Amino acid sequence: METTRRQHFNHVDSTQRIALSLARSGAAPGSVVVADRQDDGRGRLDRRWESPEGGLYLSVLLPLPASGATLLPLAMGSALADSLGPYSARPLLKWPNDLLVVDPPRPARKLAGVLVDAVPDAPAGATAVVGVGVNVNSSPVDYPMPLRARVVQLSELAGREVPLDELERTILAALALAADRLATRDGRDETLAECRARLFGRGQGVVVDGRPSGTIEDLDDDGALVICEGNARRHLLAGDVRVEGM
Ligand code: BT5
Repeated sequence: METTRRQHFNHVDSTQRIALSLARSGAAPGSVVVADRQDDGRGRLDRRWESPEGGLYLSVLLPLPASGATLLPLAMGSALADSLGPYSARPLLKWPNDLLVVDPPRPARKLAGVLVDAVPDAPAGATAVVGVGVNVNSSPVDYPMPLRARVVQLSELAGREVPLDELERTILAALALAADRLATRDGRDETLAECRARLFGRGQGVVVDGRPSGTIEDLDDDGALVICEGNARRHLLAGDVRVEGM
């Protein structure tokens, strides 16, 4: 699927809000909203996404897969990680949607985040609005103090400034391909294998929705996070997970 209907803004509240209202008013899959900066970028669970100039902020409408929809956020995160590879980034995927650069002894730093909103009853057919924020060419002073040590820029990993237009094209192509791949059994299996290979925190303790839980074991076939709690296994399909010690 081609992502060609592109709207670019210098400054918005949130590309995700604009793209969601486009989806609800009949825009077709392939529509893209991009902004140079956002005043009110959204993360999951109503958290905030800091969006200073220099980063890449986009939301794209993709067909919501009939099967494998629970895998979509992970598939998008993994596709995003692949598209950052040419810029010397090898991020891990923190379930379900964070890309972290792990470079001990430094604490893990967040390079990018993905937000997926489903609009199952969109006029143009069931639609996923996939929001992507990547820290690219900004600098630590562009972020509020508590975040500065936990954010990393793609330009730092690449050792050079990264052209945003080139990065946008690479990412959009990778996301569209990854969503298409979920339509087949083989595609879903390959996607899961890739997500498992880059899963962050395996064997580490987690706090789920504020409560200490067990240790991360794996992803199940639906993309749920499998947490080992003594002899029991918990399969988490939604929620907030903090890896202990982070
Ligand atoms: C995410 O949420 O990681 C999803 C972020 C999606 C942002 C894109 S930008 C384009 C589109 N339009 C939008 O309005 N949103 C999407 P979450 O896992 O909830 O992470 C949010 C948390 O990450 C915050 O609570 C902070 O701790 C941290 N954070 C905020 N801004 C950050 C940044 N620029 N880089 C790294 N960490 C950040």
